[in-house]
Amino acid sequence: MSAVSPLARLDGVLHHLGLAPPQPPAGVASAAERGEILAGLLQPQAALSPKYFYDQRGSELFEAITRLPEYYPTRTERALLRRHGHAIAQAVGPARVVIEPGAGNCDKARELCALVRATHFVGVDISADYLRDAIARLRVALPGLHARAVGADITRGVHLPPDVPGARRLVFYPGSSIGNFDPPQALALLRHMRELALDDGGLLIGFDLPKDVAVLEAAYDDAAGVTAAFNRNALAHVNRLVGSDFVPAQWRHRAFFNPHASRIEMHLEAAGPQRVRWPGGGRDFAAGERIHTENSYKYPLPDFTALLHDAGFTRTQAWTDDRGWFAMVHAQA
Ligand code: AVJ
Repeated sequence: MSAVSPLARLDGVLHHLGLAPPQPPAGVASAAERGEILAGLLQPQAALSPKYFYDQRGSELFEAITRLPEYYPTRTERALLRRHGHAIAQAVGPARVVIEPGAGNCDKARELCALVRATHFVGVDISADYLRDAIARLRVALPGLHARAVGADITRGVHLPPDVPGARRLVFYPGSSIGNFDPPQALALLRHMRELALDDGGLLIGFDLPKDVAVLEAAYDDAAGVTAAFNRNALAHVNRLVGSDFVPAQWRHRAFFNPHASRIEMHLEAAGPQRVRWPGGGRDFAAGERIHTENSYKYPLPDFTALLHDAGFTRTQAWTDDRGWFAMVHAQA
């Protein structure tokens, strides 16, 4: 007898056929998701996965973050892609299929697909409606490109549609999204990307480097309060997903660098005592108690290339900006 649940088995069969697993209706959590959210909220140190930032409003708020003066990663990475575009295209070679987990607004995909003359693009994102609009705009900008959207949670594995060509793939993972995972999870995700790339493909990945703490902390606690709104919005999203009654305005945004783990941590801190209820349960929070909502790891370049080699990539080539704030690495399968 196998211990695998019928649903997990269905997932496996669908994966084998190259089909995506069934998605619950938008805005309602599946049983697994609900269990994961509530278990996190009930831990002694309450926690919520950063993937719950990204409902429609959260995706829009994140886009606003990328334009903030304090938030350097997006514009530093874009400048790297432009400045070293020729060398990056050379390292990548003639990629045919660009696959972007967590594609979001597909802005970077447009530049990259043009740069490497891709014929196919597959964007994967947990915020499926937001992604579909972005893909529609991408098709207008690059009419020759076969572009498609896959709505999925990449931490549960990326299931590609069956007709995605299996040669010369480039997995594109920009924006320092890898920083959301702790190093063992990051390694597992990089191994999964190595599998997606097949034996003649590669990975082009952007990640954030350690730097002055004041620069880091300002980037995650901006003067206009956009990051604070982004952090609190996770509670509104969770309210819709599990039927809880969090009052987002009662939670303070906290963001600080943890030097021991080399990561920015974001938390929501109860402004006063909170009684939160959801169907079947709830939790009381004392004033000052926190929900840990995000980690954003900052890797020194040699540590990150070591991780890529552990994940099964062979050659790596890196580009960084003059200030040494951000890095882009191409890793060959
Ligand atoms: C999307 C994970 C790259 O860690 O910088 C931005 C998310 N959180 N501001 C990051 C984020 C707060 C972002 N990543």
